[in-house]
Amino acid sequence: MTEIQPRVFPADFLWGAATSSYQIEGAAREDGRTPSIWDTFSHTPGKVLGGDTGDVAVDHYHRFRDDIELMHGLGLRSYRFSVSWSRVQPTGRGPAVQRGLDFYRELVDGLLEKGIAPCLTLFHWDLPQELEDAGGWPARETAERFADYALLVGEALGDRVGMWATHNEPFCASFLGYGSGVHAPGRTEPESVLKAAHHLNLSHGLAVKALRTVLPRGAQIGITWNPVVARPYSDSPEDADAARRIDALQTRIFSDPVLHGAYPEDLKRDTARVSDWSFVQDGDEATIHQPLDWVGINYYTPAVVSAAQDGDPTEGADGHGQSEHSPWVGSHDLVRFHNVPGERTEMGWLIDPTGLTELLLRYSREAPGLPLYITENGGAFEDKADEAGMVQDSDRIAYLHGHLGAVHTAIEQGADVRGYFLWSLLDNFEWAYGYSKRFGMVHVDFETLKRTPKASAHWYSEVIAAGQLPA
Ligand code: GCO
Repeated sequence: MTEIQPRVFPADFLWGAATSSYQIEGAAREDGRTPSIWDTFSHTPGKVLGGDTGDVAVDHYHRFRDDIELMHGLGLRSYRFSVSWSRVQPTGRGPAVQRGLDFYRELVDGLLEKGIAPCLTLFHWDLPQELEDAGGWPARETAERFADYALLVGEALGDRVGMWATHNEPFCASFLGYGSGVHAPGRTEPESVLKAAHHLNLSHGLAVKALRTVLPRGAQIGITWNPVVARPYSDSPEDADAARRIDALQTRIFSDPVLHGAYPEDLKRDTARVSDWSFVQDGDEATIHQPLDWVGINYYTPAVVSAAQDGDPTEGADGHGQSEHSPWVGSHDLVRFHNVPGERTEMGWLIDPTGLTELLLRYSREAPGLPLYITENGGAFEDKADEAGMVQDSDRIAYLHGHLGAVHTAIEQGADVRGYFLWSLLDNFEWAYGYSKRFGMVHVDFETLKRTPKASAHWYSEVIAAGQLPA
């Protein structure tokens, strides 16, 4: 009989949890904050389930000290959050609002006091509405404004934040925001998607350059992607090609210019009907190709794809590469996403931890020497709170156990994985799904805003303390 060995993680492994500004902060109109595209979108009837908005969210803006206590109680070593651009630079241009910067300074100081390392993301989709009115991400100027904003935040917080990310999932910001339109700003313009993707990439390069001028040496700058794990439905060459197309369109469109300094040729070919890519100017790819200190991977589920047959139905839409895309950019109408049998989360996403191992090994081969983090992983489940607000979420525990096991496997096989951020610390505003989907390890009563750690939070806390997975 083989004995089951405990799966031990490296001693300095960074155990964390993640959130984002619009999903938790609330205080949408306080202290000089102006609307972002998500304020506008959520207030547009029909865009978000139940008409939910982030006006109050889980009121983290006022309760951040309690939330830090909560993190400390659970033993988190790191906290990944994002800055609301329109809170620190209301019009997306010009000087910063001191009160906005002070909020993040107080948050960071509170974390540091408890020994929790802050990991700051500059952009998690809440573009100032004024910049959208001027064209949004399809407009090149937005990339320049983003670099200015990065500089303001870098100057203000560089002395206390060690880990920086430019973007979170630029795929969602471009493809869901300007293609399928299921996310803010809700536009459905095929060529704008590609322009948005390019300007997000460009803004990343410009922001990294700007941050390097103000951050202390040793600051760790990276970016977070949600690369698709595209699996062919059958062994046919047509299905392999469908997987290639989706990989180019959803993953390599971001990772190739950043890691290798050039857009993939197959992507340009596949999308030639939509655009000639003349929006890529000389020198842009070199600007995007900045040296990085880490890369963050968000993983939830794989995608199973085949070549579309005439008459295939076009399926619905959301963020993580499942059957989600109406035909808008060159490839998506040639590819069919399949719902293969298997266990799923409340989002309908197939549970398959092997995809996470696969991605980590992929990037360790593709970018040798670049430290990797899982910047998001987690699941929405049908959490039922008892009267005390306690949730016995054994399905979430199983999900986390499986995926942390997959991380461990990748490390064993040589991937340089430095940390894991569970999505999410708190139940929160799940974008187009409003408050109907709960991803938190901490339950939030959306009426009273009371926080109660779920069973999964206690489980995770024990994993952190032990530095290993239970057998
Ligand atoms: C995402 C986002 C999160 C989502 C989570 C679940 O990066 O897609 O970062 O904001 O809430 O992924 O859909």
